[in-house]
Amino acid sequence: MMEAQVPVCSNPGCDVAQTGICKRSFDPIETCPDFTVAEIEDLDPGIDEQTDAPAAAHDGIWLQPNGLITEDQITQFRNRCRMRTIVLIGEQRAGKTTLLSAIYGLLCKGPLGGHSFVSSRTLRAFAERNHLALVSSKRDVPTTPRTSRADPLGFFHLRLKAGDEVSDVVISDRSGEAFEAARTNTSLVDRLTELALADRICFLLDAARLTKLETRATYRRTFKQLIRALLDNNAVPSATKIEILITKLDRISGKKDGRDLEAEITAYEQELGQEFGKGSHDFSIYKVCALPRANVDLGFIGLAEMIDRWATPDGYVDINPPPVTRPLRQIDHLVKIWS
Ligand SMILES: Nc1nc2c(ncn2[C@@H]2O[C@H](COP(=O)(O)OP(=O)(O)OP(=O)(O)O)[C@@H](O)[C@H]2O)c(=O)[nH]1
Ligand SMILES: [Mg+2]
Repeated sequence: MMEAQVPVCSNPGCDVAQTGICKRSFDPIETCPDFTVAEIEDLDPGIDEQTDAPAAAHDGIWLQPNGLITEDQITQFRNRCRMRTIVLIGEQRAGKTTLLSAIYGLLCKGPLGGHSFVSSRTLRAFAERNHLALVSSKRDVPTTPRTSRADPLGFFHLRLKAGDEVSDVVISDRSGEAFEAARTNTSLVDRLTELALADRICFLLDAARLTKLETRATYRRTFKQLIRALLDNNAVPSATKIEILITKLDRISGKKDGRDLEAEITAYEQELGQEFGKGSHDFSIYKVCALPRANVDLGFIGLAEMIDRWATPDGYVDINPPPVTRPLRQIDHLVKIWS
């Protein structure tokens, strides 16, 4: 139980703290000019005994647990300040959640690219995934648990700083099963509500699956099909940038078997560029490695540049009307009427 607040009086001759009676007979005692609770507020508050109490909601958003921002909270959250929204897309096990874990893990160690970590409203969600991605106590190798199809769409938040410039980024994550379902049944594309919010959509392309003999033919086709399904169903806003992130580079490096895997990937990049690069969307392809466990020497690739791209705001658009260079005065109309 918390004790009742003890009243304090700046008048040394007043015993209100002991008796509760104001020497100057003010009632209620808070109305006395000598009475103050400021000193109490300055005191060390000690341990909050109600730490297990339910978290307070701000603007309807449950912030204290620092879990994922849900689909019904995101619009309100984005309205708070200028924010960049990144949507991660990829089939099951493409590496979406691992990419998020890697960003968080690297930011914990220091600046990533030109950006350093300021805060996050989804700190616990990041920490949990990072822990699960890296924990090796009961596993042979670190791995990320699958995002279940039953798991709803969730958004991660990062506030980053580059010099004096602070920027907010939200990144979506959902189960790859939902994207696979939308690819084969385009009536489900409407359910991918995050696409309408996206400043940038990132398709994760698994380099290992793309070059594996058993999977490559199907994967090359289905990867393009997913992009086509979203574009043809007008699910991608026209100003949204599209980027392809070629992931798991550690799994193809140094593995030749008489084949040049890197050249195979480059050839596929060209195919993608020809098919999607000439559309109305800004389209680019990058290489990343978020968990270089198959080739530790390779290290993390492309994440610093990726964060710089994601967090750097596009130039501000000047919405002021252009100045009028030669305004027509009322007197000029008179000249027209007289002539
Ligand atoms: N070697 C290697 N493995 C990776 C890399 N990125 C992800 N993985 C592994 O790929 C597997 C799938 O990664 P996830 O991040 O769970 O994939 P996801 O896209 O979130 O998958 P869903 O949640 O099922 O949609 C995990 O075992 C990861 O450890 C990488 O860069 N290199
Ligand atoms: Mg996942």
